[in-house]
Amino acid sequence: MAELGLLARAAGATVVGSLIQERKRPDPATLIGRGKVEDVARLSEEKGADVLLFDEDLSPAQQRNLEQAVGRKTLDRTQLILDIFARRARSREGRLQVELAQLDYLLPRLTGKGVMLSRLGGGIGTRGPGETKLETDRRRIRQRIRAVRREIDKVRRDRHTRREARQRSETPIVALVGYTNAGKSTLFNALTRAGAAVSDQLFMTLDPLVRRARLGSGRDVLLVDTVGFIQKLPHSLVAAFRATLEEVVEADLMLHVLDASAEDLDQREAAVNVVLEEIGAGKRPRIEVLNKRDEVAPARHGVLLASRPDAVLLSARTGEGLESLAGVLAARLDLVPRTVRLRFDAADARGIAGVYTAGKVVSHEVHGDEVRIRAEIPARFVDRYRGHLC
Ligand SMILES: Nc1nc2c(ncn2[C@@H]2O[C@H](COP(=O)(O)OP(=O)(O)OP(=O)(O)O)[C@@H](O)[C@H]2O)c(=O)[nH]1
Ligand SMILES: [Mg+2]
Repeated sequence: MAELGLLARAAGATVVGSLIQERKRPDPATLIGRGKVEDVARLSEEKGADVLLFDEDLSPAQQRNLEQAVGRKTLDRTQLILDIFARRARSREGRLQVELAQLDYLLPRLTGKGVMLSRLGGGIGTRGPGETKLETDRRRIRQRIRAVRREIDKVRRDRHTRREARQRSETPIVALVGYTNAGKSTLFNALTRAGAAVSDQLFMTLDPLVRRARLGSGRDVLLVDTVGFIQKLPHSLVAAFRATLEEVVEADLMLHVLDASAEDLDQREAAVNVVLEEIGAGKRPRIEVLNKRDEVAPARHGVLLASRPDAVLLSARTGEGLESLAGVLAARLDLVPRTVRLRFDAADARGIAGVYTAGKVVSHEVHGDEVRIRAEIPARFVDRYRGHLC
């Protein structure tokens, strides 16, 4: 419920009251029991609430019935999250992805008269794709869904080209993943000195951002900041963001950022793992980062590290522990330089130039039609020069 409150705040609402019902079986008509509906109506009246938010998903009928019974606009968790995403998305691709998720959500909820669409107006739960685009007609929505998909494909192809260029640059790609508010953007900024937006609002980051992080002595990585995950993340959103999340799947390494001060650390970690599985990144190499070390009592540090022996405990805010993360990254990515002696045919200008881009050349001697180079190159590239080693 606390998290639902934070989500409400991220959507621009103020929480004026809350009610919890424990029930073995949800009421098919109203989710909560009939008596509880009356309590909700009374409390809403008393507190002057404009909107009702449910942490559980509501069926279209439940939503309608609750609205009628309480006389207030009623949203479920999925709609609320879609709303926040619609507010935050900035890039063309991000906006398209959110629109697609919203349309997917709307389609099965369209009742004959298009009741759902009538809710598109001012206030929260209304950041819809816009009345002008949305007709009350399923067919038109399906057409729009197809058009949005095509648009996304196009934007995606452009991004692909950019990503391929990045991959050719041979700098390893490291993606930050984690629960919303874990501190991914703060860590991103600390490592890249970039100015990514940081806030204690949930889902601050939506569009992936890529910057070079210098880990010292030429050991650079490209760092990708990404959208945060949450428990019960709407399925349509995961699907919509699949394209963006490919950045994660194709990264050389993931940094899973955890808020070490969160009481439900394990649950959040599990929620992130579920999404990573879903996007096919479950088995990709990763390092766990226990962030917000400064918020954790020193006595707990040992406990945290005992259950996650390979994790790096740090504070992105104070910078404490960043050095050791740089070390772990370099080791895991085989970025540690090795000194090698190489031999090239003097005519192999491309091969020789390659060494200069891959590392630091210590000496370069020409002996007849042979060139001998001594260079320090990242361990991950050594294999590539196997035929030239001497
Ligand atoms: N105390 C403390 N706070 C931190 C630390 N790192 C981040 N924060 C705070 O945690 C909040 C969330 O930080 P962000 O970097 O925006 O988190 P995020 O994971 O990018 O969040 P989303 O983009 O919303 O998914 C902000 O208020 C940060 O100032 C840390 O090491 N210590
Ligand atoms: Mg962020």
